Amino acid sequence: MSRALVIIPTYNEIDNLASIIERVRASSAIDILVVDDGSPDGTGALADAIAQSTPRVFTLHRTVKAGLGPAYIAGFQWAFERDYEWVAEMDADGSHDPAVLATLVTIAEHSEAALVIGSRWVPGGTISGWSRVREAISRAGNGYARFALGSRIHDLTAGFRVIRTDALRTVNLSTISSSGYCFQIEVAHRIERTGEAVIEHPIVFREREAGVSKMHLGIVVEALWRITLWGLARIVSR
Ligand SMILES: Nc1nc2c(ncn2[C@@H]2O[C@H](COP(=O)(O)OP(=O)(O)OP(=O)(O)O)[C@@H](O)[C@H]2O)c(=O)[nH]1
Ligand SMILES: [Mg+2]
Repeated sequence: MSRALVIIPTYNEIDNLASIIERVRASSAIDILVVDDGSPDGTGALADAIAQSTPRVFTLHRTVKAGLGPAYIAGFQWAFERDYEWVAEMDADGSHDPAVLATLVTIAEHSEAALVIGSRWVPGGTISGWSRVREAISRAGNGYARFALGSRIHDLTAGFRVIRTDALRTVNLSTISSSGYCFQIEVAHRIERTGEAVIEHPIVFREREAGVSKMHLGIVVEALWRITLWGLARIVSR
């Protein structure tokens, strides 16, 4: 069995899914788990059809759209039960280049790091296709989170990463309640706080290839108020 699993959460990604799976399989031997939240466009059924005819592709179905965080936590549990050594996260929409996944896994396997992040905000990293406003919001949000949490990570919200499973097991997932991008911040910072090494590898992040963004104001608001609360708690506990 492969020692690494990439979890791809999906909600209405029918025009992206087949191509993403194909491209992951073309560039690495990693297992693939699609976690679909009952997409009305039939993404879940397509994932099942692909899984039936394709080795090393698996599906997990959840009935309610509950956000990125709960989908990933369900995927992590699935990986724990099957003793994968590494779990990776990747979007289904083409923003993360599947060819780079193999690079991130290789870096993880040959380093001491518990977390390898495909990072937009380290030298060499960049975003292609976003408006200046969208880019400024992401940059400012990451800067604020880094400052408030006292983190050394530049791209805390990145959704393209590889995590060593034994380090992830030490993070108490049952107490994670963030659902949107904030989930990524929470997981990265919890791993960082265990003292484990974190590597940021520069990536090019591209605007989604097809379909509609699931980004909404509530996701930004959730991240802002949670980061602020964590930052205040840090000040109080000093
Ligand atoms: N299972 C599941 N997947 C989700 C959910 N929300 C988003 N996703 C998926 O998570 C991945 C990243 O989603 P986001 O980056 O939050 O949303 P997005 O639509 O890609 O937004 P952009 O940042 O504009 O690209 C994509 O593959 C989405 O299909 C959800 O509630 N449940
Ligand atoms: Mg996206």
